[in-house]
Amino acid sequence: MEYNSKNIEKKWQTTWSETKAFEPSDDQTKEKKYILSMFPYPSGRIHMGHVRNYCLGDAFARFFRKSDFNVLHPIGWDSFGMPAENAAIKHKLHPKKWTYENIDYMRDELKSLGLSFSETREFATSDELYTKWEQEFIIEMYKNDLLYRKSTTVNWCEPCHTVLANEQVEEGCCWRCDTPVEQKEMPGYYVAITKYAQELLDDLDGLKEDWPSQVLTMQENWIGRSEGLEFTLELSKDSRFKLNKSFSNYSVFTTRPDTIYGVTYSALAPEHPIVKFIVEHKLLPENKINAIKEMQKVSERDRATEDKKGVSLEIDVIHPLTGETIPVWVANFVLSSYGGGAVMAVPAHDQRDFEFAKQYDLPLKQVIVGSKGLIEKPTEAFTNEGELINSESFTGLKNTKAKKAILYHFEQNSLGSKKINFKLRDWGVSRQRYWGAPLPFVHCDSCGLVPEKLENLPIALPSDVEITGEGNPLDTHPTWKNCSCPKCGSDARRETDTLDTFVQSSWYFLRYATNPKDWETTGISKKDSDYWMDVDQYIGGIEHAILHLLYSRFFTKALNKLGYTNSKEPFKKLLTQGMVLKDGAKMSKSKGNVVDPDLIIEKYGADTARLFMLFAAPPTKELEWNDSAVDGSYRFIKKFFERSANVTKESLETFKNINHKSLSKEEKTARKKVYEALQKSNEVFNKTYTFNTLIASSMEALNALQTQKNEDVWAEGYYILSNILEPIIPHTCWEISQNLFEKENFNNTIEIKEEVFELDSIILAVTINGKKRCEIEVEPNASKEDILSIAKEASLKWIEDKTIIKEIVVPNKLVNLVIK
Ligand code: ANZ
Ligand code: ZN
Repeated sequence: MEYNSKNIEKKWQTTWSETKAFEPSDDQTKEKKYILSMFPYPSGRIHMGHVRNYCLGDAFARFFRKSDFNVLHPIGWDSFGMPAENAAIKHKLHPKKWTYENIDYMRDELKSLGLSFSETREFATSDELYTKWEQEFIIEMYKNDLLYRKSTTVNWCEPCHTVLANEQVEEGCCWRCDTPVEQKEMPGYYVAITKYAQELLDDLDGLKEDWPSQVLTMQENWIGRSEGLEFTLELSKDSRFKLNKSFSNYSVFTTRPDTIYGVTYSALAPEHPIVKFIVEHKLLPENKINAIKEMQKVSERDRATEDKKGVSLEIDVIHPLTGETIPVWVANFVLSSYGGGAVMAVPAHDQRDFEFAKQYDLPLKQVIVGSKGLIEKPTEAFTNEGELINSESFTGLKNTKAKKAILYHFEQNSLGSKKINFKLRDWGVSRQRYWGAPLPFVHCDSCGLVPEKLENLPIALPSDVEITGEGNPLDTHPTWKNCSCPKCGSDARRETDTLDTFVQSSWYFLRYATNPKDWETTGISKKDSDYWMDVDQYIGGIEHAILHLLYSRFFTKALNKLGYTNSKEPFKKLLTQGMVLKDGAKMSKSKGNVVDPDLIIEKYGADTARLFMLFAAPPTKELEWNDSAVDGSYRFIKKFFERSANVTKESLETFKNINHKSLSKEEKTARKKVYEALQKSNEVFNKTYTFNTLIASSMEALNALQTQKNEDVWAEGYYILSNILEPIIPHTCWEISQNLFEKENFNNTIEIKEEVFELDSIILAVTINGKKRCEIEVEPNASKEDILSIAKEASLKWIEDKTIIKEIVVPNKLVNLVIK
């Protein structure tokens, strides 16, 4: 019984593929599980992060398949996107060729891990059929006002030649190439995700049990709902004249109406129309105009990390309740696209306002006091709850009450109204790139923007393009753009923007859910998605906590609204895996600390890689690569495989009739360990996900089996262990199970036998003067006296001619003797 991972793994991978072992059944009366690991981008080779992701997913899929569920466990490729174009520029390879060659290579790599994917549902998002159905519902979204075209300032990345969504800008830089992002005015297509802001927020509630709380919080903050008061500040008469009567007021938003009497200035964003007007008409001295222009150049993201900056605009507004005049400033901390792009500033109670006031020596006015009363020389804003002072008729109210009272006062006197604001912005999906799904629209001189006719879909990419890295290849292509208007038939131009690749990854799970037999004719199948959705277990990296998960949630809701599915949330349970590190750092080419999965599989086999991945750390924690632990994993599998020779032919007939009472102590312990592992298995897959503890339990069980010689106990041990380890080291377990049990044990009918957990003795450590000397065996409910007398007898040689000055018995744990 020599363990030869190569032969075993090759054999089973071939068998699985030939027998289509992992195709889901069409029988929709069976209970289902949809297990999904986030699909990969076909970058060229798989890395350890992939290995971890897919080994985790595969473990779930195999566990539930074995437990008699109809399991959908698909794989595909997120195959549009920039790297394909970059490769085209660098290596003069067509993006399509590069992409599909990578897919072929990576498919084999994944196959060599023995992953139980459905092969018939595999697809790539750049497949024309996928584009076709995507374009169809993009048109539906357009018709239902969920997608629209508008011109705005956008984040522009010059090296990538593309617009970036806010979410794709990280600290002012492109998320892909790290170049500082510029601001540029441009028309583009937007998905109206803000229409679903409230629903996206509310439905997080239903995910509380089964999504990491960290992810829920990140989504909540990203959506960023706040409730407050919106009102207008009227410009003073003088100021209106200064502004050539072009403006008479502007709107502000506050979440703290209770602080309204503490307003000492107001601040506008550098992009506010009034500020722009002042700059354009040079209504301030030149040095001020220049200072404002400097502020405008800095992107909003960078402003957030700068010191507070501002310029006095030499105009005033009137306080809506007191009638006082209040100076107006332009300030770098006011966001242009939020709450009207202007604030009422309350430096005594808002930290940003406070810092700005300190910087420019503006007055503070405290209107809320805590138990310490008025603060003489404040060093920061007072943001605690308290009681109102200096607030006319509202003085004396608790500030929480005052919030409501002042809001009510504004509404009653038609001065303002309650307002709910969201941080979430509509999602810009236009990209000026070739390797993406074309937006299915046509520009016609007489009809304007017209969606393409459904029968003309897909609008496929031209294959004869030159990719230079400059501009959009679709735009510079000599003929592709030319088309006729779907409405009036006259000459028209095709839209050359392509969709953000996040669009494709926002609904791919619905593609898998559709029976491949119907895909070509129906697109997303409602009947199939009714059965397979929602995804029962989703597994992927925490880096997708906001973008991908929010967009997928939105698309699920939008497609539901458009009648494509009945699903409202895509992912029932979410597991976010930790990173794979080496020498304490993320594996990366630049650090030179990459471990190549192919080499590990070559050297040890896939089962070793899989076991290590699940054993080295709980799935949500970072996993540190460790060569000797990989070695250890290999040795365990080898031992597990080779010791299966201890299961005799005869015992296979008799092991189901073990008489527990008649067993020796070692035999009993071995059985107990085996059943403990079985118990753990159910717990781990359904609840805790701590595969490492399941593996540790199995290792203990194998060790315990080796301390005894009962053939029936051996047989039973292998019957159970090869069942519970199948999701983790499938090749080895299929081989063992085939040899011994003809896979009869690959089901969920193995019952836990309670008899094995009944203890007939307990081991206690005996410690003398703090040092463990020996162990004793006592009955589970032995009295203190009995325990002590057994302990003393066992430790006679240490205590013989000493005096015992203290005796401590910790039931079920230890005996402690202090001697002199
Ligand atoms: C006065 C005030 C007093 C405020 C106070 C806060 C505390 P969220 O929760 O983010 O919605 N604000 C409003 N519009 C803004 C903009 N365009 N740029 C920067 N800040 C803006 O916060 C809303 C609060 O942020 C508003 O309430 C406003 O400041 C500020 F003791 O108004 B507050
Ligand atoms: Zn037309």
